Amino acid sequence: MFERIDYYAGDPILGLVDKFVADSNPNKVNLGIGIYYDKVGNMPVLDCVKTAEQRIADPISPRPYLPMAGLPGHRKGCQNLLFGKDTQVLKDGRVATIATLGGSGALKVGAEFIHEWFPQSKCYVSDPTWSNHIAIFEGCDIEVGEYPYYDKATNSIRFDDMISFIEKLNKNDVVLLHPCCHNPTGMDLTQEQWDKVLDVIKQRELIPFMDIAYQGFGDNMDSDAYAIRKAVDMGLSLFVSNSFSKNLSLYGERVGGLSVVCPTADEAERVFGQLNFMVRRIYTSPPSHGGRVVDIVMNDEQLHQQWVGEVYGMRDRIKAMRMKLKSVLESNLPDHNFDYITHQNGMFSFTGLTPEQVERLQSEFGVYMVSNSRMCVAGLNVNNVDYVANAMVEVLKV
Ligand code: KET
Repeated sequence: MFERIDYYAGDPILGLVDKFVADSNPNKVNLGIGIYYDKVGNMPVLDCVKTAEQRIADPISPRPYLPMAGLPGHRKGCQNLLFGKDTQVLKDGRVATIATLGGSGALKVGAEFIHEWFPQSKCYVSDPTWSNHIAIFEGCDIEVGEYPYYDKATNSIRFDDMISFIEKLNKNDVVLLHPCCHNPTGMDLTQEQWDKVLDVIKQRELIPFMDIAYQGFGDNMDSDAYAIRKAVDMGLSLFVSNSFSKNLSLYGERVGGLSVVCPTADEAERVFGQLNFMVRRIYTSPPSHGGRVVDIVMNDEQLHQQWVGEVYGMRDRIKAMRMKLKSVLESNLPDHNFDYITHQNGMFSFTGLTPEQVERLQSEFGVYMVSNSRMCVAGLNVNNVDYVANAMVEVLKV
């Protein structure tokens, strides 16, 4: 009966986790999946989260279904973080927001909505992008194409090519964008470049879909949301998927949000209703624990402030690791240019290693990165950074 079912080749990112766990090398280092580890290599529980969890009343309280859209405080938390606290677009009721199962759930519900209501639209993602972007949109029967983004030879953004490509897209085509900390390259557009991209999107009547999974890890909470807020200022309608997995270190709780900015409050109400219906027919409603934590941390002023400080602590440690890695590599391989390591933002560094070099790092040194050469810098710490740098030197020297 099931002989015609294809074997699953495994996920390029999640598959690495299993391989890493099975590796008996005592020096192994996991730089594959985008997870933040602290200075001694542990996944942190943020202090603001600990306080929120202590506040969540009796652990044996009843557990009703949440609303399809999740907790109102979770939704409000997403909105204030993305668009700015109580800004006009929120006061006008023009943003339809639902709480989702992580950033992935937001992308899925958003893509289902687009498939249903804009069936002619194609979706264009950056070349390269997070592999699951393509899988999620294709999984909703949407045709996916790629716009030029990153030039491996020069470690820079192919901005002119990107613009001329987007200028040729058709009305209502979806352009998937990373507002900050581009995954996998770490290379972000400047504010001037964002202005230009959004101009083209407006002229061509395209639909921007902004996926933000690393807010606070780039520059700061507000400037990381520049592209989103600028699009709102320009009067654009847009989709925003956000994830709290990384910036609240709540990976397994599956917390995120999907927001759709609409021209009018009436349209936002219609969209909100349809998003609820999408959720109902896929999974009915989100789980409650993570949503309660998001609600508490985002809406208590003191905890929110503490949270921002904790995110900036993670951001700064990653930046310090970038500098350290770069300096060890430079002193061992003075003929190579490693400037890209400190030019890139967020958790990832796109190293440009060949698949063979990535494979050697794994088999000879137990250093795991994604086969497209993406390294999660947030997995480096003072105890392993020299080991990783020296392993990279070994595979890079000829
Ligand atoms: N968007 C982007 C850009 C992203 O990097 C991730 C996760 C997500 C959405 C998903 O967020 P979540 O809240 O976990 O559903 N990326 C890391 C983990 C993964 O591959 O699932 C990663 O790239 O390693």
